[in-house]
Amino acid sequence: MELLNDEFYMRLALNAAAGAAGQTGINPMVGCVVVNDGRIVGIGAHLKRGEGHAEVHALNMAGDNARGAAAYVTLEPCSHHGRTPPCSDRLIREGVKRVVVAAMDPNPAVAGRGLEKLRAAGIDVEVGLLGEQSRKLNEAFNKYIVTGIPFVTIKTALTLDGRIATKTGSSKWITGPAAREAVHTLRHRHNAIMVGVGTVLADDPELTTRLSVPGLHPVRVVVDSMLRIPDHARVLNGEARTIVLTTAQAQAARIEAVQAAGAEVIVCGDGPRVDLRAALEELGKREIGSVLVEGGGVLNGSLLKAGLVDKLMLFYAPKLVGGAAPSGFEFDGPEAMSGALQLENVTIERYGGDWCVTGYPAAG
Ligand code: AOF
Ligand code: ZN
Repeated sequence: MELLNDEFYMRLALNAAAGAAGQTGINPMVGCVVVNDGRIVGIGAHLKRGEGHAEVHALNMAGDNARGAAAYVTLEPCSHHGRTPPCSDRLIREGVKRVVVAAMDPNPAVAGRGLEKLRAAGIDVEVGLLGEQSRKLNEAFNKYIVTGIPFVTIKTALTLDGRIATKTGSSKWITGPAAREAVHTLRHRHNAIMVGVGTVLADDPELTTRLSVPGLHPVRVVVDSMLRIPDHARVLNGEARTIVLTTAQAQAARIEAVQAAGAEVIVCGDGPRVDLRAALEELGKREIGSVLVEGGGVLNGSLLKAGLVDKLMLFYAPKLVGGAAPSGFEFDGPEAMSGALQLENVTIERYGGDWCVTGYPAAG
C-alpha cells in the first residue's frame, strides 16, 4: 500500500505528466496536484504547447479551494511570459501556501526565477522530491531547451548476435508483436523519426504510428546524401510531414522532384555525406526536440562515431543468424576492448519473448 504523504501526491502529479508524453511538442511534460486540508481539489497536466500549463489546469479545477492549499508540481513553475502567463504569479494570486517541486526548469528563461518569485511572496517552497524521475521524464526537453539540438535515441531490433537482417537482407520480423507495439508507442512519443535512405530502399517503410488506438505521427526524416529516394517511396505518401536531409552534391532536378513529392529538402554540407551535426541543428531550428533513429546500421554507426547519440534502445530477439549478415552498428570500431563504447544507466525490460536493453553512451 502506498502511504499518503508528499511522495504520494508527487507521484500522482508525475503520472499525470507522463500521460501526455508525445503530445507536448518541444515542451516538457508537467503535472500538478493541488491538495487542501487532506483533500485533492485540483489535478492537471500540460497537454499541448500553447495551451494551459499544468498548474493552470489544476488551479482552475481547484477554484476557491486553492487558497491555503499545497501544490505539488513536477517542474519548477514558470516565471516568464511565454505562450501563456507565468504560473508562479498565478500560484501566488490564488493564495497557495506551500509548493513542492520535483525538478528545476533548465529553460534559461526560468532557471530558478520561478522559485524565487514564490519564495519572495512568502510561499513555503521545497524542491527535489522525486526530482530524478521528473528529470528522466523530460530528458529530451532538458537537452533541447539548453542546446537547441534534439535528443537522439537509436532504436533497433537485433538478433542476439547483433544483426539487423540475415545474410540475404531478410528482416521481417526480428522481434515479436509486443516489441513492435512498443516501437509504435515510441514513435508517438518522439517529435521525429529518422532513417537512412538504405532503409527506405530496402524496406520502403511508412514510418507512421500504427497502434490499437490512434497515435500521433512524428515528422519523418530521411538521411539521403545523393537523393536516391524514389518519388513513390511510402515515406513520401503525405500521411505525415517528411524532411529529406541531403548534400550540395545532390542534383537540382532530384531536389525539385522530392519537393514536388511533398517533402522539405534540407542541404546539410557539401561533402559526400550529410553533415549529421548540422542536420540535427537544422531539425532543432524547426522545433524538433527529440529524434528516434530507426536505422539502419550505417546511420547508427555514423551517429555513434560522431558522438551525436544520447540514448540507445536495443530490442533483442533470442535468435542467431550468423553469416555475413549486416550489423546494427556499422562503424570502424576500436582496436582494444578498452576503447569500446560504454553504455551507462542500463536497464532491461521484457516485451513478449524479447528484451529491450536501454542505455546511455558514457561521455568521452
Ligand atoms: C510550467 N508548467 O506545465 C509547463 C512549463 O511558451 P510556453 O507557454 O509554451 O511555455 C513553455 C515553457 O514553459 C517551457 O519551455 C518550460 O520552460 C515551461 N513549461 N512550465 O510552469 C508547465 N509545461
Ligand atoms: Zn507555467
